[in-house]
Amino acid sequence: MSDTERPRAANELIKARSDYLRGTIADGLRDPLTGAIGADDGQLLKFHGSYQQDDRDLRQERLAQKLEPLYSFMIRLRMPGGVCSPQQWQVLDALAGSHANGTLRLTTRQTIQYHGVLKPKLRDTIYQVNQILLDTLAACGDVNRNVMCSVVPETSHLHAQVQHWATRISAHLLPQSGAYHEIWLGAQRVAGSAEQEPLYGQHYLPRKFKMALAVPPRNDVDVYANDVGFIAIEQDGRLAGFNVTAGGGLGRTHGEPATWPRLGDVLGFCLPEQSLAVAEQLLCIQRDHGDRSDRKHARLKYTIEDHGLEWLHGELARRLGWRLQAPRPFRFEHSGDSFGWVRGTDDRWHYTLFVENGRIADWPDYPLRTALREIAGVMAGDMAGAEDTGTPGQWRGEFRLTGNQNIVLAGIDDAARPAIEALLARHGLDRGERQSPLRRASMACVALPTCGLAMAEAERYLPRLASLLEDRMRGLGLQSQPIMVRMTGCPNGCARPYLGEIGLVGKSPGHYQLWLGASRQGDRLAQRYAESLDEQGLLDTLGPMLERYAAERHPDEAFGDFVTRAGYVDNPLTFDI
Ligand code: SRM
Ligand code: SF4
Repeated sequence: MSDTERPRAANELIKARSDYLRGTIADGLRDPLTGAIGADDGQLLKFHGSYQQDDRDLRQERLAQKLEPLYSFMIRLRMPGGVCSPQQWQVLDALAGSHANGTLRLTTRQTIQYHGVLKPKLRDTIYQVNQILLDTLAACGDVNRNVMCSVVPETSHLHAQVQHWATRISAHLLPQSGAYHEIWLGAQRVAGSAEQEPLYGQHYLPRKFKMALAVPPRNDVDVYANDVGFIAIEQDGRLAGFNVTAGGGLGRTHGEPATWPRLGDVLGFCLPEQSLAVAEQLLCIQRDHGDRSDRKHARLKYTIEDHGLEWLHGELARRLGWRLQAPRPFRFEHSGDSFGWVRGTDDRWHYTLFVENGRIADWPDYPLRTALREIAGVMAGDMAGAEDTGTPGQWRGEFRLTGNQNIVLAGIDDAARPAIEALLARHGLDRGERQSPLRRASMACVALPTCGLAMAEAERYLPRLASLLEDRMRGLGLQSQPIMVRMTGCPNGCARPYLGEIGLVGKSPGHYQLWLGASRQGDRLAQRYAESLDEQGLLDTLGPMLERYAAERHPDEAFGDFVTRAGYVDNPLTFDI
């Protein structure tokens, strides 16, 4: 059966019937009899940046009590490049306490999620976020998602230029429907106006669509994991343009070999001001040619596999009316974050703070949320101790969330640094004992209890496994090795486990697939090594590899490279541009 004959996926009908993303969401929010909204509205709500969830820890208990599941909502913000001001942070922090579960969750795509927002507070949370000039529009759904941008504190002059394009691409590709403003912000629909969605049309995209901008030598956004990537090329201290990539995506399904992780291909070079057109046309190619019958086959990576890279080149040139130039040379050195203070080329200070698995909370022995609130106060210039650094409200830096679930306190001037250092020290954030190199290089997705797709723990379990691995590594003299462990509760790949030196992919409660051998530059995928291992199985499997790594590694050889060279997995080297 051809593409056009195959029945369309159910979501296609939901989108088409939704009156441009309105559905009956507004009515569902008003229904006091249930903490949930209707199933079709749940699909549409994603385009507004929210997911309906339930507390899976309590599912059985509530079922036994004949209660409906404890429904709540996850809200994801749109923050291109992960940037927000300290004043915005103060409000976001307050909302976590008043409207959500008391935590902020930094994501692997440089934004913030709230968990545990109950239906009566959903509208006000989104309203408050918009009041501080942030929003949640298109943070989820079949549209272009949050656009990532390398945080690059050390080359801050380039950051400003590349961040500019990340913000513009994000704005350029936003849905135009008035639904968001009507439902959450109280806007009135103009009577008789015909809704226009010029870019997306009423069916939007076949599936989610992701873009990232990377600034070599850093690949902290894992640019090749995105549907579309822009790799900044610097010339004489200025942004000369971007190498464009296409066709990355990591999601797969256990037992379905027709789904697989794929890294993007480098297509060619474009000038900075051409990036909007390139981003738009690649998105339109997927809009017009993506598979709308099978959502597991509906990402750009499969469209490219089905039609071929040459076809993509031709189609892009035809739509643009010009061809990309030949790609320019570049080199990635690492894909994670570097921590601590660094002075940027703008002569300002930037501090990268490790946040374990992105969860910002006040832990009993680690008041992270409070500390960041107080730091935001210093940066916003409204706290005692900051009076000699400028007038209240003066700009002295910004929060930059990284693609690895950490935070950069960016653009701090000389005068403000001591006050921030004092707060880091007072709250114990500058101490290394919770922060081995392995832990800092690792990340886990949210998984249980909120993620409806989780098959195993991730965020709540990785800290324990990291401690066990740290013990082993200490005994082998490997404690300074930043081995990148990435864990997810299912094969969807939200913490990019297929780009981990050790990738752990939830299979069933307490059991993980083991993937090995990705590069530290984010340009080589890991390969599946073992199908389903429990904790002891993981330690028994990884232990001997670590022993050999300790004894046989070359100077500076990364673990992912070692297991490949040693033949545990067989990976071709890629991207020698
Ligand atoms: Fe993801 C679905 C969390 C980054 C691939 N992802 C989900 C949902 C919404 C579960 C659901 O559909 O019901 C998760 C919500 C959990 C919760 O309780 O909060 C979820 N994904 C996350 C986050 C929060 C993980 C984290 O711990 O930080 C990340 C939010 C990013 C953001 O701010 O926008 C997140 N997800 C990713 C990434 C990494 C990336 O984009 O760099 C991937 C792999 C890259 C890719 O897209 O190919 C990813 N998430 C998926 C998929 C598989 C998509 C596919 O093509 O097969 C799903 C499932 C789906 O879409 O059906 C998914
Ligand atoms: Fe949920 Fe799976 Fe994504 Fe983890 S990888 S957040 S378990 S969908």
